[in-house]
Amino acid sequence: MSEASANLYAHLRQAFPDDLNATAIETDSGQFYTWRDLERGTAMLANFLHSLDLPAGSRIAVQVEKSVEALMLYLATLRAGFVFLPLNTAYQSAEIAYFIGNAEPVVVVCSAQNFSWVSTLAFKAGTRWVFTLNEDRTGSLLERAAHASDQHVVAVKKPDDVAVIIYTSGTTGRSKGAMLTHDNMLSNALVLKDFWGWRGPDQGGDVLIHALPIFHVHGLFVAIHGALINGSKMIWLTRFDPKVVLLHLPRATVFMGVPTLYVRLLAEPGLTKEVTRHMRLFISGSAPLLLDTFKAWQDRTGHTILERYGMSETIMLTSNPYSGERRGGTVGVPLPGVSLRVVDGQGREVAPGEIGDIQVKGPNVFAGYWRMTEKTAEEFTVDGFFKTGDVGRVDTDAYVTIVGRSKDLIISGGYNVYPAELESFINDLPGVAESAVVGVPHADFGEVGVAVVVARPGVQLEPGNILTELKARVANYKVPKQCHVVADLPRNAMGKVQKNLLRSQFS
Ligand code: MLC
Ligand code: AMP
Repeated sequence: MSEASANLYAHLRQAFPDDLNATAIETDSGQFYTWRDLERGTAMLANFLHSLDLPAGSRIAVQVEKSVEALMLYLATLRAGFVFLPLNTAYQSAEIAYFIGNAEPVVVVCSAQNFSWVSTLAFKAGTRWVFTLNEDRTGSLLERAAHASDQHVVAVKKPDDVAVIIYTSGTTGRSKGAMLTHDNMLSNALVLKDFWGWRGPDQGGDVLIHALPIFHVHGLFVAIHGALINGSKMIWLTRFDPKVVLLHLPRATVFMGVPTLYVRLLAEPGLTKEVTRHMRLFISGSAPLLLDTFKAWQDRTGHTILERYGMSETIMLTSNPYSGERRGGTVGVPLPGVSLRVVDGQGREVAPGEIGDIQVKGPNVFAGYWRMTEKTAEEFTVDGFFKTGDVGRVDTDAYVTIVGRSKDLIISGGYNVYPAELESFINDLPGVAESAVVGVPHADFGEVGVAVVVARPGVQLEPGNILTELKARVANYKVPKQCHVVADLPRNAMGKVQKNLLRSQFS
């Protein structure tokens, strides 16, 4: 690829339909955005960012509610050549302080409601500018950008230039910023365009229902890049509501969701073959899709969900085929260009069907963790494969099944929850001797956390108070759904807490 053409935005822009007055995005509150609106809006925001005279490689950290303007800010950051850093809206001050301290963004954008505490900690960390952007299209960012020109030449980027930093926790320790390049994202978007048979405007067009948050890989990259690089319209839902999705299904062709979204849709009597008749494709990912959900969806709608597998560090890795067999309980086959192998404890590739650690390589694999050279090196093998931390097998016909994780991670409703992070918060609470957080099955979220806590001698701990303390400190989805106070934690001969025993005890 030529250097001048590596900016992801330039490729997305090229795919816009010829008729820029056509609708690109229709929102659940009745707003319509044309392709020209996207082009002009992102140009103005990009020009505004340039006017701030930011150093090359500046990070723009963004914690705002989902809106089309927030999407435009993402696209504008790409086209201006800076680095976008999305942050979950549930993160609280200690979490945000860490991300801002670690990434040192020059610009932070937050909601007006959070401006006071976010700006205080951002300015303390050296951030130069803090702007606001609200769900209802108000805020200082848009006020300032309103004066910028709507003509903008897309910044020249090299394929390996970092476009986005996504924070993820990996196996241990504090969150790490996974650096994704323009080419990581472009190559993945182009592969998925073919693999999922997206139909461009000249082939009848696709319409995507976008119902996911836009601060993680699934909603921000897989869904948005997928629609934009195909010139496809999006029906933009600010938050997931199964009834609202049902309302829009008859006019849509593609839907993407984490398994919880499918579980909640199945609970709606209005989900029928008739309402999904117009749909071409239902895609699931970010967490294991239970076979029961897969089958129930087939029975109710006549559609077979296509399950795929990915992660923040790699975007999409495997997918069930669009035309071939979509095999329930598997995540399909490695995408074109992705090498995937399963290895044993010594790093030797195992025979087909045998279980081991999943390692991957490909143009989609990230450029490393932000300012963590050693940690990055640890996560790659000498021959350049990335250690996913997922455990699985590959069958003789290349279908991959994920059977577990070697990383201590709970996936709850598609969000990652790291027991080690919660345990360290709980252990710091007065009267706590030690704790363990484990994941147990849950009908709605797939898996949820349970905290098991040991009190210091002579201290009476109240489980409810522990959860209340956690609620005040961490994003709400991370708070365990239950807390149990026990006399001691089960340990093996090496002194390691036996989480498997806790899991079966509290399931
Ligand atoms: C919300 N809650 C959760 C939760 N989401 N608890 C556990 N796990 C979750 N995922 C809790 C809140 O803390 C709150 O509890 C209560 O549920 C209601 O909150 P809410 O905000 O009203 O919830 P709701 O809108 O119903 O959200 C549920 C959801 C959401 C499933 C729609 O979690 C969601 O959008 N998940 C998608 C996540 C996603 O996009 N992941 C992609 C990661 S990328 P309380 O007690 O405070 O009231 C990735 C790579 C890949 O993994 O392969 O794609
Ligand atoms: P994240 O770091 O948020 O990107 O989460 C990535 C993790 O989600 C992967 O390492 C897997 O453990 C999990 N994951 C993603 N897709 C699937 C899937 N289809 N089935 C099972 N686990 C998945």
